[in-house]
Amino acid sequence: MKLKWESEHCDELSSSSFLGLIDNTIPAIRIPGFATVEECERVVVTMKKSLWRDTNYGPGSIKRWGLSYYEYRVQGKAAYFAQTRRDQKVRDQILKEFDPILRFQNMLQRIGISLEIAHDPKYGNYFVGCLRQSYYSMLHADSAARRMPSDWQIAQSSVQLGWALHLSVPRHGGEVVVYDQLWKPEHEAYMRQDHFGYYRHKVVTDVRQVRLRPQVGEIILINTNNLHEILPTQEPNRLSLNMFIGILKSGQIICWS
Ligand SMILES: O=C(O)CCC(=O)C(=O)O
Repeated sequence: MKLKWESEHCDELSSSSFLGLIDNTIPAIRIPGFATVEECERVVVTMKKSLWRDTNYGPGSIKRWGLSYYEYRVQGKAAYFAQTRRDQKVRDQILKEFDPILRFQNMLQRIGISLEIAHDPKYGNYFVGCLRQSYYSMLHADSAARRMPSDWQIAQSSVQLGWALHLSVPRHGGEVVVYDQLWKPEHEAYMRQDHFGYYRHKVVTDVRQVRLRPQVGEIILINTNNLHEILPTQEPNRLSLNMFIGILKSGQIICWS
């Protein structure tokens, strides 16, 4: 993986931009119009009628329909997969008319890339497709390889891409900012106690950044080994469907949430 991007230009999806994102030569891939406004609105209507949970990423930061691997790093796989089975039912109900993950898998297939759902030999498929309402997310980097026990398949992936389909967007705030700065062990000394995130002035001073304002129906893909954050919004409608994509040593490409 390159230490710095070759440019600040965000590409459309192609086999070379996908490799570029993995190799960290570009900051993001953007796929505007992946879903229609009507498709997104239908998902949002069902989402609002379904049960959600708060996260412990910081007071009032993110509500979620579905689970995140990160929360189960201590509880372990049995608890994770039991919750996965419950949350898959909620997700399938919300996405019953339109399956964005399958559509994305087909889109990748057309450019010669096969994307599979992460799998455990004992418990089955990992959870994929977490719906979120975000007010903000502090500066952070995501890496299952770093955070999860080594017997989780997702911990075998050296690269992690973040995938977000934007279902509804606020008028003010809510941009995702990606910094041209890969996570380094030294950053851990600047982890906040009150939130999941780092003190910005300690880890990203004088660093190039891109600020991406999502559009409804757009997918934004970033390399989550780079520090990134969601800028605050007061509006309750920054709604997205999120997953991660990783690559195993065998070359197999997997996704999970
Ligand atoms: O939802 C987004 O725009 C970005 C999400 C994010 O920060 C993450 O998945 O780590």
